[in-house]
This record gives sequence, C-alpha cells and structure tokens, in this order.
Amino acid sequence: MTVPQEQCQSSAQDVPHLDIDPFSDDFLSMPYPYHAQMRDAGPIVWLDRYGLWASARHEEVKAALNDWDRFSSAAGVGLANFRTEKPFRPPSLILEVDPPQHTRSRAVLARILSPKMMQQVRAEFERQADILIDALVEKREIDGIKDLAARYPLRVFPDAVGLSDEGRENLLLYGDMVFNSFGPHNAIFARSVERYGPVSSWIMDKCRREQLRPDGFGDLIYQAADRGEITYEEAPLLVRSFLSAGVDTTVNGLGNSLYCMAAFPEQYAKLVATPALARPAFEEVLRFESPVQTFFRTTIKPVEFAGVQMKENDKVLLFLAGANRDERQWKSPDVFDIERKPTGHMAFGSGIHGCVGQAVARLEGEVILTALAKKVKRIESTGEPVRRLNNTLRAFGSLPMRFIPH
Ligand code: OW7
Repeated sequence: MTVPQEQCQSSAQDVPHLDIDPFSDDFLSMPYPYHAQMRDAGPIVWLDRYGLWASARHEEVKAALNDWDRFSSAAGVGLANFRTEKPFRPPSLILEVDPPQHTRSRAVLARILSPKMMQQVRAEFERQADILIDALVEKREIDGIKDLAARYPLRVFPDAVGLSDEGRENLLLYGDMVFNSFGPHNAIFARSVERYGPVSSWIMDKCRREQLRPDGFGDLIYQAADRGEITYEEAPLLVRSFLSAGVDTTVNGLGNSLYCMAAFPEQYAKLVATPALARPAFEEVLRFESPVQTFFRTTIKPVEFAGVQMKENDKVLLFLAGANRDERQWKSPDVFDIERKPTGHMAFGSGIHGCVGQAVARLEGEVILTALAKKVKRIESTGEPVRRLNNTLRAFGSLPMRFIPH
C-alpha cells in the first residue's frame, strides 16, 4: 500500500503505509508476524496510526542507532517528543540526552559497570544463583517469574548498587512504568500509572547518597561527583538510571530464558550437556525474545535515510526485536539455537547508546543458566505461560514450571 508524497512525506519514492498498531494487545502478544510484514514492506515504513517512520530490518535499525547526530535521543526515546510534550519524569541524563552531556554521563556509568568491576561482584552473583536454584530444586513446582526471574535480579543488583532491602518490589513497579511510558498513553500505560502512586518519590529517596552503602555502584557515582567528573545535582539522576534500567530488563532476560528452555527442551539438553554454553545461550535468548523490543529516535534535521526523505522532528520507531529476526541478517531467524552465537544482535542497541549495563546483564544470565545446567536435569512447563503486556518489554507475568534435579 503506497500513498502520494504529500501525505507520507516521501519525496524520493512512495513509502509503504501500514495501519498496524505496535502497542495494541494483539501486536504485543505476538509481534513477530507484524515485524515480518514491516520488513517485507520495505526498509522504512510509515505507520499511519501514530504518524511516524518505522523499521524492523537489521541494516536500517543498526544504521539509525549509529547515526546519533541526525537521530537524536534528546527529544525522548519513546513516542513522546520532548520538544513539544512534557516528559513524564525529568529526562534521564544518559538515555535521553545527546553528546556532549551523554559523553560525560556515559564515562562515569561505563567505569562503574565495566568488565573489571564484574570480576569483583562475580563471586557474590554466583553464590546467590547457587543458593536460589538449590532452594527451587527443593521446591520443585515453581513460578519461573515470581520465584526466579524477578527474585534473582532483585537480590543481586540492588545489593551491588548498595540499596537496603526495604521496598525493593517498588523497583518492578517503577520499571514497568518507565518502559510503558515509552509507548502511547494506552490502557496498558494507564494500568501501570494506577499502580505507580508513591513509587516515584520512593525511587528518588533511594537515589540519595545517605541511602547508598559506601563503595556500592550508587556511591561510586557520588565519588565521581567528589572528583568533579559530574555535578552533585547530576548524581541522583544517574543513580535513578540504575534503578530504571537495571531490574525489569534482566528480570525479563531471565524470564525469557526460562520460557525458551521450557519451550525447547532439546536446546536445554545441550546446555545441560555443556554448561559452558550458558553465555552464548543467553545471547540467543536476547536475540530470539529481546526483553527491550523497541526504541524511538527523533530527527533533529531533515534527513534522507534508506531512500526516504524525513522532515525535522519526525519520530522513528526502531524494532530491535525485528532486526533480531531479520532473514536478511540471520539464517533461520525463527529457530532458537543456543549454539548460534548471534554476534551483532540489537537487543542491547548499538552505537553510543548501546547498553552500558550489558556486562551486568550477561553476568546474571550466565550464572543463572550455569547453575540451572548443573542442578536441574529437566525443566517442564506445568501450565500456560501468562504474558505481562508492556509497551516496550517482552515480558511474562507467570511461568508455571517444574525443576527436575539430576
Ligand atoms: C534511564 C534499557 C534502556 C534505560 C531504560 C529506562 C531508563 C533508563 C535507561 O535503558 O533512566 O536512564
């Protein structure tokens, strides 16, 4: 379906118009056929419903993410354009900014979340994984989300940040809200807002230095302020980024891992036979069921991209999860294969905004899948998986399952 240029803003060629709603329950429940429809329609499509450009192809998603000078993050990485709409919270100092502000924030967070720092927390992450999986093998009948995928990150990550135990479940509500806020103000967002209540002030209170254990990730941000690398006004907002991005993402990375291992028992058998596959297996989960499905960019100048003429201030919706199943990039993309080693997947984004916490996420995935391989012979689904629809995240609310020990 194509439309004349004055309607679709394409001067070089007619651009396919699609009337699908990527934030409808239907799309969010099963996005992959819609991704295929968009990819097949062209490198860039126009979504009438929201009046924006979109791409679900690997080449264009990657190219746009690496073109920060034209595809800005400072106008928000959701549907809302911060140049014309009030952001739902003060913008993130790393996610929702461009260089040079981004460069300063990024340097501080990158050092705190570096591979070297992971060596220091690895033993504790492994210990907590062993404790939890031992308890769940004992319990046998579990909910993969409540008992494992949500519990583990809520234990190890806030511990590493240096947060007290009190009220940690708030981090799940906050993450749900933040990731819903990148989409439209639909019913999913509204339900999230209802549950949100006092969580925002709880979060900002936890970002204060007095609330953070000395030498945890949070305190290390304040130490960067002590050295003058950032200001004391910036420090709590950078701690907020840990609390926004560091829990619901890995909860769903682990939840989607459990879902895949239960759905593809022959793949889980390979992991049990070779626990060293834990790391590549987690990468394949991220490709196959990407926890963060989408991000937006905003053009800050007129842009010609993939043969399409875009105006200034256009929103562009990038389907990371669509890029991760693009048959132009991957052999049999709809096949889950833990031996694939899917280098170049877009689940952590790409370019200057590529996930700064990816070493933490990979560590959590690795130690949980390793502990499972060593302690659980088989994972059986014992009931229908229940989805938790979110405007950005691919998430489950419940995964009934049985752990059968060796
Ligand atoms: C932040 C996974 C993308 C995010 C997501 C949500 C919030 C933030 C970052 O990274 O506040 O910086």
